[in-house]
Amino acid sequence: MSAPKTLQDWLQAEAPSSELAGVITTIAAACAEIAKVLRTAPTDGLAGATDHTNVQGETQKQLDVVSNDIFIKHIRQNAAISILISEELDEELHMQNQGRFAIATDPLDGSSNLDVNVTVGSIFSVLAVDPNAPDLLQPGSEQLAAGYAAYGPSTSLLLTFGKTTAAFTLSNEGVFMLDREAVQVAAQSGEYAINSARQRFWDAPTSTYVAQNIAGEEGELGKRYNMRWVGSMVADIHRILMRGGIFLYPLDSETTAKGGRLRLLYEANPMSLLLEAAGGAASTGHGRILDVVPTDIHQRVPVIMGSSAEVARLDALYAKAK
Ligand code: FDP
Ligand code: ZN
Repeated sequence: MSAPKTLQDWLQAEAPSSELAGVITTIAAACAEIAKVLRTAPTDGLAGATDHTNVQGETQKQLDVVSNDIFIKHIRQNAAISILISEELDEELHMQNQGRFAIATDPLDGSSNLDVNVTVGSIFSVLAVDPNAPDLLQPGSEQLAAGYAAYGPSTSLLLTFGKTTAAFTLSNEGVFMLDREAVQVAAQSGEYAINSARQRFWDAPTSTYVAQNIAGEEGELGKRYNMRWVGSMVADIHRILMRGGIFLYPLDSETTAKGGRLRLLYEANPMSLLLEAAGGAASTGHGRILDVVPTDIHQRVPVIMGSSAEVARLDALYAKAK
């Protein structure tokens, strides 16, 4: 048996350049520090909300702010990264260096789950930029790398450079160890994830898709489905990467004005790159998420992602409704 591989071993073999490997090392160090802070946060006085609201109009938790600060601290130490876009920052942060990379992050996704000790995560995307004239509004297909850390019973790091998706687990010594070299998302699945309390806002394709699932073996699909909804995108997508399924936050009558619920640059795009590299699919219902050209760094987008056959079934319902 060969020796277990560390993230560094893997980066040496897989990263397209040593600079990009360095960027991932920086992000992984930030995630490892956040994992450590989360473990004892309730007894360190870090539970609960601040009196601040972020640009999304959401009340920030103390740990949203702490996680964002940890990202900033690590990124400042890497001169290859010139710009940080964060869910927690109204505008992008310029690092005053000539770095050729920009990072977009949701430093602590699912933070409404913190109070109940349920899995949360950090999501990130890496873009190439000209530091003198940075273009941050690139479609997700241009991402150089993407990933997330899921802080659950163990801390997982999922990473892609666009070709394969690898999974790592954080050791007690603080080292990310390779766990799966090429994650594959099952094409078919019997699990779906949607916040069904929003049913009254759904459009016809979403309503039909869910009704077909609920009808189970007695319905037109002749197949039983199960529903899972953690309420942390990272946790829901991690489950889908590990055992298949579909995650839905489609456009509904309440989110139409905003363009959707989830954010394109630091939620939908990185998750889409990870899923596609693992054989899954990611759609808005009207095309590939990775092809959406952003108009704003905090832009929202409809999200339909996971097992390819399930995404195709809902896409077909959208095409029929046109
Ligand atoms: P949160 O606001 O707690 O960060 O990022 C948005 C998000 O969580 C996702 O992680 C999650 O999938 C979704 O919101 C949950 O939305 P609902 O409030 O509709 O359950
Ligand atoms: Zn989020």
